[in-house]
Amino acid sequence: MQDFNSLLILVWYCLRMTKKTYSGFVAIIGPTNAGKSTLLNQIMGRKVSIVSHKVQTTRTRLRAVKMVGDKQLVFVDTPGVFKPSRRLDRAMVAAAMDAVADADAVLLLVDAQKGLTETIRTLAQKIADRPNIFVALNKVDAIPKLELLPMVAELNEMAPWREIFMISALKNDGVEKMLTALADVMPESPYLFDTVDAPDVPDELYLSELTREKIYKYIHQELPYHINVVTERVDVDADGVLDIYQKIAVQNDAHKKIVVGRGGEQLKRIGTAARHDIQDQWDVNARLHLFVRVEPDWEEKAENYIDQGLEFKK
Ligand SMILES: Nc1nc2c(ncn2[C@@H]2O[C@H](COP(=O)(O)OP(=O)(O)OP(=O)(O)O)[C@@H](O)[C@H]2O)c(=O)[nH]1
Ligand SMILES: [Mg+2]
Repeated sequence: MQDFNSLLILVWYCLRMTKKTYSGFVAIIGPTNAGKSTLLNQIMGRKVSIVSHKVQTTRTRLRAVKMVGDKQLVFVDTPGVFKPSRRLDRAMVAAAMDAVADADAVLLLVDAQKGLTETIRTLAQKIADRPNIFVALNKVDAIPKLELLPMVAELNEMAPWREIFMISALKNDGVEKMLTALADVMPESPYLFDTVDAPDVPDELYLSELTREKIYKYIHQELPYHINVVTERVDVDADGVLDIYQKIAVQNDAHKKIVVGRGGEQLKRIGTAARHDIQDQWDVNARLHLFVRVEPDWEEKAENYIDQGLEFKK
């Protein structure tokens, strides 16, 4: 009996060893505001990456692990590609292109409302000779179907896509089918991550991102691009309530005034919305302590890049 049991264990072990696994990286690239983060959130079924109606929302390369059947897809959300001018802009665009270099599949996301812009053409050209390139026309909920056909024809001329998808990241239309096609090209490999269906982002950065999202929501025009949020400390009290201390770095006093608002109203609005979101996303109780500090040169400091997973170039 003992021998039989050992034999069973051995057979089970051999079967496990010979079972093939598939795992790989999928980089989502595209112009800013195309809906890359919205798509990643839809795929994950929750907020992994922050979203706003403004351009240049995502600053970092953010990864999330998704199982499609028994295949593991590691999605990489990237900052949108645009003409970089500042140091931070350059680091953001470089992060997007680095993600392509490491990817097993690349998904170029096109805002169908904006059409095939110069940025799309440049990106298509840059990735044309890579294997496993896909393109998705996003926001199809917002334009007449007839307008899509000429775009598909034109895309076909641009690069040897494996497939062209038409999706609505917002309405979850066509996303499932696209996932299956992406899973089909994942290489045979041991699972790259232990986690299943989870974002791979440090907690502090995630908390900072949720606050930054509210700044994008409540503060208008250009100002949010010049703001940095850093989670400096997280304490847990005896009741399990989180005390989260965050610094909002702004570039000058005028910016500080706007962020704080009359009688501190604006900062309160940002803080309350961020706290609610943190509580919802993590299912915790939290107190959020926000401090606004003037740091004229935060964009020139290496630590503000490294903390966000970006490369700091002199
Ligand atoms: N109608 C419609 N709007 C969408 C869709 N997908 C995204 N959006 C909207 O497009 C805007 C930009 O979405 P994001 O997901 O932040 O875009 P992004 O590509 O990540 O932008 P960056 O991080 O700046 O590069 C938001 O207002 C979204 O709600 C879609 O399928 N349909
Ligand atoms: Mg984004």
